Amino acid sequence: MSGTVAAVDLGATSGRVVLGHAGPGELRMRELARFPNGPVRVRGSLHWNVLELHRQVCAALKLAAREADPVSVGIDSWAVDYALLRGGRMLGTPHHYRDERTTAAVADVHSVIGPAELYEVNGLQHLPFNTIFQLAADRRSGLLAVAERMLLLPDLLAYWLTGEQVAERTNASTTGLLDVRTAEWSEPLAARLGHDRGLLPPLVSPGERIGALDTGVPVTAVGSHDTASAVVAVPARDESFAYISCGTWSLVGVELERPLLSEAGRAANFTNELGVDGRIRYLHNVMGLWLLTECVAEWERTGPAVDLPALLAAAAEVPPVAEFDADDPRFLAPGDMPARITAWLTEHDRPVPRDRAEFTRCILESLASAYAESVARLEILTGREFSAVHVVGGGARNELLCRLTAERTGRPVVAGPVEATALGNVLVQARAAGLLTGGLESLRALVRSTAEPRTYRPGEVRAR
Ligand code: LFR
Repeated sequence: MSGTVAAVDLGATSGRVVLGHAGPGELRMRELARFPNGPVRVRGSLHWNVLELHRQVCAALKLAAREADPVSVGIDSWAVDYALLRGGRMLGTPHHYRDERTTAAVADVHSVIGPAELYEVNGLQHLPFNTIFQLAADRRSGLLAVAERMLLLPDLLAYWLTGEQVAERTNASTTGLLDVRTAEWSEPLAARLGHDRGLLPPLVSPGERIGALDTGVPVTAVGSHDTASAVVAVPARDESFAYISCGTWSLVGVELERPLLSEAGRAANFTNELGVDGRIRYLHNVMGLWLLTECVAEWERTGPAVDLPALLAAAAEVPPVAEFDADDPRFLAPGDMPARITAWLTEHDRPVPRDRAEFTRCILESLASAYAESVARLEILTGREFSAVHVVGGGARNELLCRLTAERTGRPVVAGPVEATALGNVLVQARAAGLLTGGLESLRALVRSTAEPRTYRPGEVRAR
């Protein structure tokens, strides 16, 4: 039996709704709708336009119903961000995780529970925008005092579509309030931080039914954290693989059966996020293609539209310029990225790119180095050896980046699928609907047999 599901996949720069057709030995995807997304700055604060996202999703789902009669709908997006609700209504407009309001709030949390103790409970790398710190900022502003409920963004959209309020586990694990060992909310932690019990909704796992649309079509929980969905669709052959889920962010990691809560891992800022089927995504956030898209945004503010393929081709022709630390937190906020990169290089007495091709080259070299460092750290921290590094997401089509990554890591890079997140969303729904069976390994085997990943070997002078 085969059938069709609709996957809503919201990224930080664009959202898409795809139809996925799946059955034994079958997996195809067709994009139905794509729409832009991005931060909206209002009097110095950064927000998401969630009503516009909801409007776009509703329009695409209507189209989906007309074209293919999907048996299920699933929603994923970036992590950590949320809406606060009272009486079922949204309070204010959700903040963007790049908003700087958490800078002061981090200390509020750490004054109650120190970083090491926090890691013992939630296993998360320190990112200033983790939900736990954003909630502390909302406590400062007074908003949290009137809130009854927090819904992460994919859960907010699911609520608007079905009337059901839940928290999907993979995304809930990025809040900082989930106990990574039990995969349940840490009630002691929430209580210490002064959160009411009702703030955190009941948890559901990927594959569970959340509710139904007005038309009766079920909304199914998927790995609603985009990275969780992307890792489902890594076409790995064996269980010991490293991956880079490469889009706005580059998530460099490995899949584990159990959390790894070592002090060395905490010091290196490695995170334990929950994956689909109870797996752990042990990974580190590298700044990612955000560095390039913010440069392009800056160039486009002052000039004509940038031709990205031409820019990447030019970057492949220029010699390497210099490298900077792609992990430096100064690159997190939106703003003039070329100026920040120049400042970093100047402070470190390194040559500065002279044109856009050199900037692009400099960014990609810096990213590849950061990936190699994370892969090397992963081998030490996990005691595993990786025979290949899988690159999935938009970065898989960036030949220069894949080639540099193969060179720097000294491992073959298996690139693709580009739409891993949407595919992972489709796969989990299809399995829940009974169109597919088996564990993650058999879902990955299906991806392997239907996608055509491309391999870049270290030592290849140029991409083929
Ligand atoms: C990737 C991602 C990362 C998360 C960051 C912020 O899109 O979901 O996994 O750390 O965005 O939510």
